[in-house]
Amino acid sequence: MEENIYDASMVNEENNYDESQIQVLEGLEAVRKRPGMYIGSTGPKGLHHLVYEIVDNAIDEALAGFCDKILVDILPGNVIRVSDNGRGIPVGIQQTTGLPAVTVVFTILHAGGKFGGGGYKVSGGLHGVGASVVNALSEWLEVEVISDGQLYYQRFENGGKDVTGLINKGKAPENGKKSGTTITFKADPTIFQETTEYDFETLQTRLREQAFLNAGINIEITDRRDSENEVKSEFCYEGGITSYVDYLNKKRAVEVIHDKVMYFSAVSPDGNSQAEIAMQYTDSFNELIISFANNIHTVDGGTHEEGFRRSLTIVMNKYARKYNILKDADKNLSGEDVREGICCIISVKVKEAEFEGQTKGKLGNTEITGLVSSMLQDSLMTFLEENPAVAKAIFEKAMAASRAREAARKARDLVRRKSALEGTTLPGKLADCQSRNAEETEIYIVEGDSAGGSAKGGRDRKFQAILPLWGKMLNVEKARLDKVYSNEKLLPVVMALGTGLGEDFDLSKLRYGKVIIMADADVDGSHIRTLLLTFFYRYMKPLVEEGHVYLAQPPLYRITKNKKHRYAYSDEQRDRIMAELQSGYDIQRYKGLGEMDSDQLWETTMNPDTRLMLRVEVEDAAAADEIFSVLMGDAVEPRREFIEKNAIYANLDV
Ligand code: TSJ
Repeated sequence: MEENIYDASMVNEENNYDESQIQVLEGLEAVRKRPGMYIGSTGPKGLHHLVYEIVDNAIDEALAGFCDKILVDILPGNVIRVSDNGRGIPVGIQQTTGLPAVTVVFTILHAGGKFGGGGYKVSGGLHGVGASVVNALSEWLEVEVISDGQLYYQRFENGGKDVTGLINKGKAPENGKKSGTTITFKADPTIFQETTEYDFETLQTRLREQAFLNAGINIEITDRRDSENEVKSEFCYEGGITSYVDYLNKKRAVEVIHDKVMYFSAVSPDGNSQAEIAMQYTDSFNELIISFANNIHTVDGGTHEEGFRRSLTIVMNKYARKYNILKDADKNLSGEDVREGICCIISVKVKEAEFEGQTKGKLGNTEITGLVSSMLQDSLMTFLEENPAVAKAIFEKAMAASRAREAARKARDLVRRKSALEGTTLPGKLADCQSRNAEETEIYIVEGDSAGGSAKGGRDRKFQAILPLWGKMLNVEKARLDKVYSNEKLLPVVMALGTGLGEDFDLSKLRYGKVIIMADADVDGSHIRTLLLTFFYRYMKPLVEEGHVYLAQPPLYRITKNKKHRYAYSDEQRDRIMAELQSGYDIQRYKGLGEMDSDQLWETTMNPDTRLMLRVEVEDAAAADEIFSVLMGDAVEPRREFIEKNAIYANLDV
């Protein structure tokens, strides 16, 4: 039996359906006109947001306590299917619209969560925009709801236009689930023009993260695009964010300095917000703090991170004074000292979260600073007093960090006296450019003498500066700040850029808008690229984050025919050129930059009109931290595994 429980003609008589339908279309049409406003971009990121948006709705159902299983399938043709075993989106007619609630969810902007009992809705996609936005940006979308033993169905096409109305398809299959929601959709390729292909790893990482943030929910993802080779991952963590810290530290190839992950949680007195923190110290010299508000990654931190940092420093110093780890004459431990090596997840859930900043990546709710801060002051102190062995390990680490910082300060002051870090003295090897306008200037950082010579000869001295590198490079991943300040290879880089480093870093002092690493396309070149990028990421992070760092891409081959040269930057390009030229050509493989003369280097690698360059971007802190600590760390096994898994990243050394 198929019964259309609702169609246009039926409602038209009673409820002026035409009018509301026009409003509906105008709403969804607005989404199609300006998709970026709703999902950030129409590139791969926006495409994947469609999936998160749908999954977030199922997670809300799980948080409300009515669902514990979410399935995500990537079907052939890059169709996405998300299903849960919750109550099913309500199918009853809504008074205000005269439409079934489920239809409203998919056709009216911001309709999500506006109906039904007052659930504690906390999750949300990039902008928490709701399922109607996904519908608006889909070629087609189908909803199936099972509730009260009945199966309901509705299909939309061409950006959210209703084609079936909500249909009651009769009795739900006896052997299937008792209730639940299934959404199947295909992203509209006219909107997502760059690509409609999903990346399994990307979806998997985000779903794993959501499983960590919402303890006990079972999330399964299956890639069914290739029927011969289906890939499935299942995530369920009873330990929640504690398991997350555990996972990160195993994956990052660092050694933990105490066994158990610390976990603290609190609810605000008015019951409107809750906070939880899981943390563990490792032997790394870096800190990894990842924060979330309502399951959304707050890339730029905010009040929850502030509260954490503030009280961590207070508690650690209080403990160190009370137990005489710090003597009366000693200075307090700094925030950086007490965070060295920490891996920490902060997750807060707030009734009305305010996200600030250009990309809305910063939590603004001021009451959260106090909630996190007082939670940590009470419970961390108690924890340290109850676990003296753990406290001992942590304070040994913090005190060592403090001593190293003191040594670094001395090294820095020494250098400062020579005013090197202020950029008033420039390194002797630097061939500076004429322009002082950082908007147009570039500095090429070049390994080795002969390449440096070619670069100096080939550059446009008006805006291009060349800094050849000398001496032994330092792996900053395995060294503290004091070593960095006294490294003969890095110091000229710092001097030339003029920004200072670490705590003193000041991007506004940057002397060149583009910082270009130019190294050979071989193993040694790759090594120096990685070391320099690690240095920039750890000691000049804004330089990387603001997109000032580039990798020069010298050609791999020169193909000559009739005295005309062509250059290939990849094996594929070489093959294409060879096929095009057919015969009578000569091919030269460049082993190093030094093999090119000045003119060739200019033409192929440095001329802004013809060169190929890669801009280094940081997608997210956890991924970047993992890349650097695994690539540059001590553990060999994870490194190999990592390089195999991330062939593309490893090639770029990013
Ligand atoms: F919205 C959506 F399409 F994106 C979507 C919603 C997608 C998926 C995969 C699941 C869901 C969803 C919604 N699962 N479960 C629910 N639950 C409700 O919408 C619901 C059910 C009952 C009541 C009630 O008060 O009785 C309230 C709500 C919000």
